[in-house]
Amino acid sequence: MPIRPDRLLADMRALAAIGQHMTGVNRPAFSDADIAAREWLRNKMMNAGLAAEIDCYGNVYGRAINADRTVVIGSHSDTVPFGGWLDGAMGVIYGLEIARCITESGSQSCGIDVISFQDEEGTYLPFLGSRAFCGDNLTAEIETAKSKDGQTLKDAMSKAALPGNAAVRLDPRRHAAYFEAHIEQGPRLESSGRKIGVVTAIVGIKSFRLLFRGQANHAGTTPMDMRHDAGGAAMCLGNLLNQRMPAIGGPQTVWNVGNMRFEPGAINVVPVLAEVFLQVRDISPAVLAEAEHLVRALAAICAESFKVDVEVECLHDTEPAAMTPALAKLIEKAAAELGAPSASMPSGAGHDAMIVVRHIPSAMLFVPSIGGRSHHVSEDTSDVDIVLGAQVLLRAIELFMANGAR
Ligand code: HGY
Ligand code: MN
Ligand code: MN
Repeated sequence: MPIRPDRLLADMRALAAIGQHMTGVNRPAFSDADIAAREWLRNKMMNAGLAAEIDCYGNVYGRAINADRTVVIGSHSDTVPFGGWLDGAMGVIYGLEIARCITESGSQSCGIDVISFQDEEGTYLPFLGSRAFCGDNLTAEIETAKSKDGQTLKDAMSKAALPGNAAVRLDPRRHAAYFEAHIEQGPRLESSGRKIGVVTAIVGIKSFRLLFRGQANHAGTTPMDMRHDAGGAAMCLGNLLNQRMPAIGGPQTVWNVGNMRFEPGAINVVPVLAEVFLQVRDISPAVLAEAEHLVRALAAICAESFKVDVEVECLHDTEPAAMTPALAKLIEKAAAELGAPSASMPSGAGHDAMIVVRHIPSAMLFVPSIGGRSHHVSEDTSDVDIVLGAQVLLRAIELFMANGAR
């Protein structure tokens, strides 16, 4: 069954135009552009013959009509600030296109439900949409969740006028499996000349907020040994992490200080306060636990040497997740049938599939990222690779349905 490349690419480009920023997209969760994109997706799902709705969390869900057993295809349509046009959005449009193809083919074996999860990127709460879909109790987290600009998730949800909508939920009696296609967001496929990544597992992610509290003072007259320098302690942490993390980590271990803020932030004042946002990722729960221990130990060392106090808060902790081997094999088989060289690989990026796989069989397919770039307006994939990825995904789902979709 062939997908329609022209229709697939036209929909991707139309979605990318909503919140477009240079060659990328600025569509953080619950921004006006994000909500506009979700309304556009709902209309597209309805035009594709799906019963479509936006739920109280912002998930856009298109349900196959007259099907009691379906495959869910999805990803997310929210982005990081000033991100790329494909991260998340590609997987949602793949779902839309495959739903249309299956409907047009008249196939009765199994329907296609399509979903765009909300806030996969964690503007307010990472994996908000997929966790809600899977029935996690988010009440307490939604109460306190805020964006980095201090806007509360509750305000964002009510501004989007969603609270009255029903929640859409995963139903294992209806939903036989979940497939997510995504750009690799790294260099491996491109450098190895492979066209399809078959995801074996997704890294776990621990996010921390560290607050160093010292004493503001004159940057010129305060002797170095009399300072309580919160900024110095924060930078000490960054340096010690780079020195000590490799010893406890493995080949997949990565860490990132994504944001650091000093107060009062004047060049001639010793910082009284330094706020550091840091992430550690690895495929192994044991390495992640070891890394958390190291972060806390180094924070204490730096606080002591710069004579300040420190608080370490683990903001989010998402476990690593293995994908379902039997479904991964179908992606591999489909790629081989279509002559697409594939490689099995772990994902260094988090994805909604790591939440859904806790509840129903799930698998992920990657397509190459040009230059391995992502989370930036330069993120791109060739049309040929985009179209091939969709065709391989459709074929894998046909194989799944041929096996009885049970
Ligand atoms: O950060 C991630 O890994 C994903 O893009 N949210
Ligand atoms: Mn992302
Ligand atoms: Mn993504």
